[in-house]
Amino acid sequence: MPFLAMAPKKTRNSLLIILLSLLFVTCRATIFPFFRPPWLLNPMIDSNEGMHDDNSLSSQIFHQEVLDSGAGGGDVDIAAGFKGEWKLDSDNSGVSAMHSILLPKINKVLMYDATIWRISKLPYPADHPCRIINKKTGEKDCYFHSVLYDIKTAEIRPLELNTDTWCSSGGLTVDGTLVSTGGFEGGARTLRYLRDCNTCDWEEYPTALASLRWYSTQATLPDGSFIVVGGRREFNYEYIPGHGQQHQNTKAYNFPFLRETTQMDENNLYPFVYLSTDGNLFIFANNRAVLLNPKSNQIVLRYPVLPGGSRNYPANAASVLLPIKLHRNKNRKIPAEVIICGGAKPEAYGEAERKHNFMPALKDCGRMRITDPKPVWKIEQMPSARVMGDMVILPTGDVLLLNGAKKGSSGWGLAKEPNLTPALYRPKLKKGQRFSELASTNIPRMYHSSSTLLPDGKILVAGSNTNNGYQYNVEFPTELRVEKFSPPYLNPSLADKRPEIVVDELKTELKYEKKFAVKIKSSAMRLETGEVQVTMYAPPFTTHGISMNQRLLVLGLIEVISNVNFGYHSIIAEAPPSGKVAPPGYYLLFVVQQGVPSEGVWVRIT
Ligand SMILES: [Cu+2]
Repeated sequence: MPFLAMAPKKTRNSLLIILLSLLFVTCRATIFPFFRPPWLLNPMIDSNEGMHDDNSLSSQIFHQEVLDSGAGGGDVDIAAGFKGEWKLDSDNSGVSAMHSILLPKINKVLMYDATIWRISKLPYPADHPCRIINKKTGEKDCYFHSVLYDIKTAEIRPLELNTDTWCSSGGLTVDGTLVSTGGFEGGARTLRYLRDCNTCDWEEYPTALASLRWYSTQATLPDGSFIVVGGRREFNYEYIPGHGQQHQNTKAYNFPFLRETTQMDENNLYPFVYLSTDGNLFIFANNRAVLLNPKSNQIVLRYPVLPGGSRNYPANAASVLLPIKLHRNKNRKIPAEVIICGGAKPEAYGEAERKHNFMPALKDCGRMRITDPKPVWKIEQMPSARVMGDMVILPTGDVLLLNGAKKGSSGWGLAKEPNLTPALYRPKLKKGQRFSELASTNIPRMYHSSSTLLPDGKILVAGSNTNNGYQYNVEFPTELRVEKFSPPYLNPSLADKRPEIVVDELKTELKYEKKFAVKIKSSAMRLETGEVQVTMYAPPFTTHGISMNQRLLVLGLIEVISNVNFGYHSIIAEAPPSGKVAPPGYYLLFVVQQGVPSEGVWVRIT
């Protein structure tokens, strides 16, 4: 054993342990027929094919073929007492982040609010001509209203915006271009593009949309194009081409469901719209939902009422399409589940606005499997009440609930008691055990705030402006500070357990149904199928507590090969089956090992 003899003592001991365990595993079938090592108790694992016939230790490889996968990786309780950590990332984002989205490739968060206030913290430079707002009065706007925020350095690059994006919607094309729809007044019928590059600027087409889209929701369809649903007093939807060649759209489809769910104070704006795994759209407004076929434009299913209150603007609840678990078996139906948490009583907006009475926010969540033929809401309670919260799906498949208030509603000055304590929701645990509270921040994030999952697994939290304009001498000043929240999996004591994707060897262009390899560097001596997950996260457009197109896929695994090189392991995963399950475009790919995610790497599926 010249290799062993040459190695230092400590390494030699470790190598001997590995060799002994290799021997043990190889012999288990013959010597210990009744003993199954713990990793084989996992029914997911079919066989252990043993080693390659190669004398070099570094290439002694374990193959684990996976019969069924998707579980694992996020099951280990990693919190170990660490409740997460808040850090100030910047004290001035230039504009208050009413809308946020992480742009692929350039790794910058685009943040913007609205042109209506004609002010921000970023005045135009002296040589930059102001924008004339009113030709008759000569009124001008000399401020930037959008920025690209560098997630590593916190530097900002101001971007000129000419149409009003106030309470607008957005999503990413297959190429990573942001498509922004709607806004206020002159912005309400505007279609905007911002390409994914460091020097790109907004392109704005102010008459492109069929209807006024103020507080509408944009959702990606299986071919990468978009639907835009609703908007204030607009009981209709329209389709937007995906690639930006067409700047004129003329057809709106009548959608009485939005008229049926509107109340005196609406409570059905920014509806939750999720592409279900069958290609239909789950559309939730106020307290109920329908399933819309975007090809036939027919409602194919009506869901039961979610009791307890109102869940959409201004009664903003937080909601996600829960992680979609994929399997290798192609013909299997892929279930989809939705959760909606918090919100407000239907009269909360009116009580706050007209009587200065701030009603307690809702404390309950409804969870429903939307692909069931007879779906039912299952109710559970959060640790605290919350309106205007954000829900962020973490790379592990757990869900972070943060921001918002304990009393009141969306709107200027209509909320009290900011909810400073995030809650972690672990969907795979038993009901009653799923929620836990994490470390609190001290910066209120209420109306017009936003949250963004970053590739390093932290959450960028920004914005909050419950005022008409930029105001500082008020109870809740316009917020320009930016924080980063580290969830429990970033516990410093777990740092050496963090797997690392070998980026140079990753094919970043994925094809539907095709298998692909992810190689990781890991401190673990062996990689077990039961403790590893490969997940893909679609970066959402976040505003007003709604994260449009947020999606996490837990991929089916084909094979896990330990020690392809010493300390390196390989995972063969299967790409999602179709655009219905995973619309084409950019995703952050993560490997989660024993509950600790790697940094995410951008991949694209087409
Ligand atoms: Cu708003």
